Amino acid sequence: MLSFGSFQFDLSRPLVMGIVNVTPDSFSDGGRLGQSAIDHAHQLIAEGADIIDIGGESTRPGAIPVSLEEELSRVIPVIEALPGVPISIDTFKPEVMRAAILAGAQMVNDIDALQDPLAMQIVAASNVAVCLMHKRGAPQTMQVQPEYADVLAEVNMFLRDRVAAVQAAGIAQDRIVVDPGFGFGKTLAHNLALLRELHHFTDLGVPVLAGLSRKSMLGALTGQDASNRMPASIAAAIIAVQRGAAIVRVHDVRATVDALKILNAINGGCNE
Ligand code: 8Y7
Repeated sequence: MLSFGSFQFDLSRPLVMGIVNVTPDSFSDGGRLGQSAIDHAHQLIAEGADIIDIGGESTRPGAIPVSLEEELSRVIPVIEALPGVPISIDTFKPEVMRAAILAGAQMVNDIDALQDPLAMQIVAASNVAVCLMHKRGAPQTMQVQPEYADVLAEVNMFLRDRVAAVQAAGIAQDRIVVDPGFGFGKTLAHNLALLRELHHFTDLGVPVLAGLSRKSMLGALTGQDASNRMPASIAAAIIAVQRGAAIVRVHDVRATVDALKILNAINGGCNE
């Protein structure tokens, strides 16, 4: 069971989180950024997304930071325009978390795993869910020679510590999701090891989220640029779910939902 603000997910089938980036590089008509994002969110819901993940600042390797004011002005109107939709706010800024929760977001997707005490306090004082993601280093520099003695053990220990920390702050276990953070300070070999052994993270006792959609590791394996990584992304999502992921974070919702229907059918699940 995942308690997601005013929603409850029973996790009897994998959930699809559709990505909506409210950033000028995601939508060409810069002047109508917010409306494009709202339209995109409605489309992803129609395609079968269970959750919409809204982000106003790119956290891709090498991305340029945006100001707090700019991030707020991008994401808050979009959240307010989507009442009744399960919304995750993709931010590491406590002030954005606070405003997004007030605007109706039901999950905080924090690539910093609530390590900022104010972020922890804001989420603890609410009833929203939180996704705790592992990353190594800052987005600007994290792909510069990441090194681990044992990537699985280190990511696992980090997530275990963060789950314990947020529970100690009063966030109940049924509000917590963990994520190994594919591509965040990891080489191709690290990412493959994490995906191969993803089932280890289910031992943490909370749902595992996997975000592999269109990522550079898929480009490295296929030679395809980001706009041609849908087939690889579908394969990665299916592998992640087979290895225990409860939630997949994807751009291509319709294709992912169809692919998961096949998996769910052979696993005896329902396909409503
Ligand atoms: C992830 C993510 C990104 C991920 C979670 C991209 C915001 C990079 N990746 N959040 N965010 N997990 N929880 O390529 O893997 O989508 S941004």
